[in-house]
Amino acid sequence: MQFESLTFKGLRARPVVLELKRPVVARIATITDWPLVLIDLYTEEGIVGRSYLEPYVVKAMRYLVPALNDLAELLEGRKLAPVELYDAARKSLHFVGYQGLSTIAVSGLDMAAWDALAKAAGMPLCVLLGGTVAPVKAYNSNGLWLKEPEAVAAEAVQLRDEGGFSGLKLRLGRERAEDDLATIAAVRGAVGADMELMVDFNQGLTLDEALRRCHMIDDLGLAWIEEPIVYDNLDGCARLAADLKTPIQIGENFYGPRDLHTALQKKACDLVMPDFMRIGGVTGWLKAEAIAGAAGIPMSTHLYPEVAAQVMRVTETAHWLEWQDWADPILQKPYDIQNGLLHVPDRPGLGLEWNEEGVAANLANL
Ligand code: SMN
Ligand code: MG
Repeated sequence: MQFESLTFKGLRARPVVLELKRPVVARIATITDWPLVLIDLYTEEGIVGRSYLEPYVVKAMRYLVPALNDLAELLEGRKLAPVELYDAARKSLHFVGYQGLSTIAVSGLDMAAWDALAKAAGMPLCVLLGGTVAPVKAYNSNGLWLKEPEAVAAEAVQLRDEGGFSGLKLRLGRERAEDDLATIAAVRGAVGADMELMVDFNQGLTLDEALRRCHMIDDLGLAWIEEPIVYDNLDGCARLAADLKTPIQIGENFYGPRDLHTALQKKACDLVMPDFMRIGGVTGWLKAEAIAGAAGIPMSTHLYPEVAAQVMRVTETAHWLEWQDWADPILQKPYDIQNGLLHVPDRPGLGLEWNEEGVAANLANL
């Protein structure tokens, strides 16, 4: 088959809001309505690239959608070359800085651009990137927010059975440390010793609290302790990583691969888990993956399970994929999950097609 080069024609960015089946209840925020921006990237050649962004805050879409449209204007008529797009976008942000919605917009376009290229090549994205189609090890991150220990334990059994999972993530940071401990004990009792348990404080503790509370859970055989303190206190993270036996996991707030490099230079963590809308989409992931690979640091994913499954097939230190089904109502064919493995479909591109009924029912009025 002839590989077509593609030319950027335009894009459509549609905001939707989905009600979460299991609302996010973290130490720092409660989220009941989950925002998504659905991106269709049009090319002169007729191929449409698709991706979505999940900016956490519904009102953030008021700024994200215009940012996407502005970028689209900049790209009209250009060859669709994600690495060059990434470079151009970075340069365009030198004066204003990289963090925030601008990088999130660039990441959304990047993922759609890679999808379009893989479709033009007639290959799943992981094959275009030099890998093969195969299942990817995933943990279930759909729930286990800050509720009563017994309720969390019952939900853990449900989550395990949603896809035969061997790993589950619990959120911690209750007012009293003892209640977190009781929750871990209840979950462990419900799902048994073989289940890998990750815990996430969602940046909820001060460094002093974290030093005390992480030591209290350091002998429980947890797979990792995630974001115990605010994301930009890398010195504090380094103190925790040095003090604790349990691996410290950070990365969902890395803006671009250089943030990952800085964190590793500071020895701020034992594990990394970049988020696709912040690391720079597929292009940013590939650059970050090389840095983590060279350092021998295991790399997990944050949200965006479809993109995650594809790039994990070419990630040297691939660790765990974070599985969440929150986008399912707007997808025609969500990826299959079985025996704790997310199955990359043998379809061109990312294989994202919108379920237009689901989209129409949930379109947001910003
Ligand atoms: C998270 C994900 C989505 C919403 C809030 C918090 C979390 C994670 O930090 O790692 O899953
Ligand atoms: Mg997290």
